[in-house]
Amino acid sequence: MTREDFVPVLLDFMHRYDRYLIAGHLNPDGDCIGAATAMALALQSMGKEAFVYFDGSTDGYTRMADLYPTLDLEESCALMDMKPCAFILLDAADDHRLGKGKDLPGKAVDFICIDHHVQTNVYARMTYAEEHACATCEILYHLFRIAGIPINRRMANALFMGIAFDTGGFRHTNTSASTYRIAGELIDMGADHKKILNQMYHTHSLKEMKILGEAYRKAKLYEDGILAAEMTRADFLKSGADPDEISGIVDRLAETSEALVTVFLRENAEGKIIISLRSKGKTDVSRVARQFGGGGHVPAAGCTHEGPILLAKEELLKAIRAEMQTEA
Ligand SMILES: [Mn+2]
Repeated sequence: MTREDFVPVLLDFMHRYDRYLIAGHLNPDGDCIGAATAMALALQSMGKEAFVYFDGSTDGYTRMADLYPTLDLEESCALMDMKPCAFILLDAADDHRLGKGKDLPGKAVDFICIDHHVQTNVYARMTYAEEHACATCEILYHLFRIAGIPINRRMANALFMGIAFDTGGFRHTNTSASTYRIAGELIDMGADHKKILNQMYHTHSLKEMKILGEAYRKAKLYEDGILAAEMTRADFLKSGADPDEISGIVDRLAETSEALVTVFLRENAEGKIIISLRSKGKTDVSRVARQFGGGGHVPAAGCTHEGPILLAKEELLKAIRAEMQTEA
């Protein structure tokens, strides 16, 4: 379906109901949070009630943009049980990517999805995907423009944050001339690019710096160009940090010149292993992540593992090597 074909479908969906619950994937990132914020504000400007649910914290992103407040699972269920609610899933399309909220769409009167990931297990009534878009926020930018939905300063900040996040600060291979043009348009609409980029990539607490130091200390480079580092809950506690508040370590590890594929494993508060993958070459790490129930893109992907952490590492290394073999 083309963008132009989808716009009337989206507009009809946005006009049809009175209240909407918007969600993104588990452990939401800058794109997913930016997209949900922009969509909630767009609906609000149309006189609708809009709510946002995530399984995971948005705390790391609040200093970059004025985010839409979020509900927890209990509040979301109560909301949907009380009055009819339509559901919008952003930056994820597969049924397992909603985490604890996976049953929420079942309570909705209608359900659409907008995403830029490769689709494997779609479950919305209508899924609109642009797999070549750098971010879900880029898709929303185009849809809003075509639909004539005004983008105010707060929405521009949210969309800019998402695009900046998913392109690694306009550096990843998914960045094109058009990405910069959209970013320029968003700056014209009021996006504070200096604040967002500085907060996203150049502002870290000393605690974060020390954790990064610990991650570098633990990193091991293998002969085939895989860089792997794992941090247990104890490692985090030693640095005085909450493992669920940490993000971005994998990108810093991947800056290592020798690393072709980087894998970072961390044990969260529940003992689950959160795995982030980065690839600088041809290796498609999203194919690796999908074997473990995760997803992502060729250069960046993620998944979770039941643990223990060393078993997760062993299985990941094996899967990455197998994936590297397929390109050889
Ligand atoms: Mn995204």
